[in-house]
Amino acid sequence: MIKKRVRFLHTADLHLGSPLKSIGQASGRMGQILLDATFTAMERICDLALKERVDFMVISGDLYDREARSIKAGYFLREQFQRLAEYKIPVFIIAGNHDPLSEEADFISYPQNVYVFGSHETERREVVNEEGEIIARIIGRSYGTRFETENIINTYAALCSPYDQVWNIALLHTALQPDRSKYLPCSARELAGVQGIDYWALGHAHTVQVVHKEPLIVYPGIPQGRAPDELGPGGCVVVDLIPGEEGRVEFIPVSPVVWRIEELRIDANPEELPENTDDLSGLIQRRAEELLTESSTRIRRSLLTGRAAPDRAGQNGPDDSVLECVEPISGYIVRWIITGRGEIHRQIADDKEEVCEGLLAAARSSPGSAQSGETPFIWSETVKIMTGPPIPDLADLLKEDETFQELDRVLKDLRTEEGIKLVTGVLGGVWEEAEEAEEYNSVKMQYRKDDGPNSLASLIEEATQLAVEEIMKRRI
Ligand SMILES: [Mn+2]
Repeated sequence: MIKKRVRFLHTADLHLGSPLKSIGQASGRMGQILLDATFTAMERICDLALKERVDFMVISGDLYDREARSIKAGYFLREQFQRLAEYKIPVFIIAGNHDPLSEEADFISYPQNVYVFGSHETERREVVNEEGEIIARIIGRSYGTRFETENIINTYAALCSPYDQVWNIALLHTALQPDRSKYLPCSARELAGVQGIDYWALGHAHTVQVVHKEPLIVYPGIPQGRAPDELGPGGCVVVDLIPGEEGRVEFIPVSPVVWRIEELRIDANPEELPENTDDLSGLIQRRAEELLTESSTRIRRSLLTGRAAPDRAGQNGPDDSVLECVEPISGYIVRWIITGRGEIHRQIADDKEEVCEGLLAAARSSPGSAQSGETPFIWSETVKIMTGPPIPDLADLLKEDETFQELDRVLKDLRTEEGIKLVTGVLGGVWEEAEEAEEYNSVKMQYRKDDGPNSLASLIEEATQLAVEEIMKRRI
């Protein structure tokens, strides 16, 4: 006897019902789409499970979001799970740090096909096919409180039987940080070393990622992003475990709403530097129109590991790694960042906030944006101005000027590990490192360690520009 091929859907971090940031002023049909976005994503995931005829579904934590946990969400889930029940698709759920079991009892009960793992000990469940054969074993444990600081990997190892003919799939909500993590400290290496686990279905990180291939360790990411640091289309993964082959993991976007950060350089075309705020509005408007045209092509699904399924390759030509997804994008939430150098900077520098507000209002009321009720729409989240006066590059200034050479030295030092320690020490009063995107602190400003917006690197970049400008000002 050999293992049977299985197909399952893996999702996590739905944060059902949690609001998308800054949609307070959105109204009408668009407002409704934004409000319903996390629910729509879940509905699409269940559609997909039915369409792809999966054997079962796993949800690796943070299905709910603390504050947003509601009766509405409970009823909605029951209805969705009921649809899967009709096709005998079992669902296995662990709770994460945003929906720990202890915090609130479930308002309503789920149908029989749903199993929520307990938090006191690691458990295992079996998936049985129509012939009564066990085809997979699911191992999991829920968060009982907001933080789980104990390493429980050995309890998983104890529950899988490495040598029988059944796939072992482990559900784990973890940050994959071995040291001092509040979210189940462990390392990818440690997980990969557990004999017998064929697939680690992780949750917690909000970006889709295949962390390890043999065995597969996968984060499916957040199906519907809620803030600008959860960019791009979110989705879930459909996994095929095939005897004797590399597992097949396909990412399938489901998010109805996509976050984007659009940088617009005022000096992109030196022949056409904007001269007034109407010109700036024009820049935003043109890019918005482009975006809406691009989005008429639907979002794509993509093969992350394994071979393309032969039936699909036949239908869709040689490149099966890209297949069109059925679900279109309903809208974009865009953060506009205006950068570059030009004379206009001097006009707007003193009333930056007012200008930003004006541009935002214009963007929100322009045709093609949201208010018409058509989809896809664009909802402008904010407009940020980070322009500079028309001055030479720091690189040019460096050539002959001692002051700038000194500035350059300081900046270089800041980027070293020592420098970062120093600068974060000084910044500590007002800034703190954001441990995870989803945790906001209303008292301190937060910066991210990675490269994105609000990272330390982008803050240093902003500071550099400011320093160059201030030195230039004092010289005039
Ligand atoms: Mn989490």
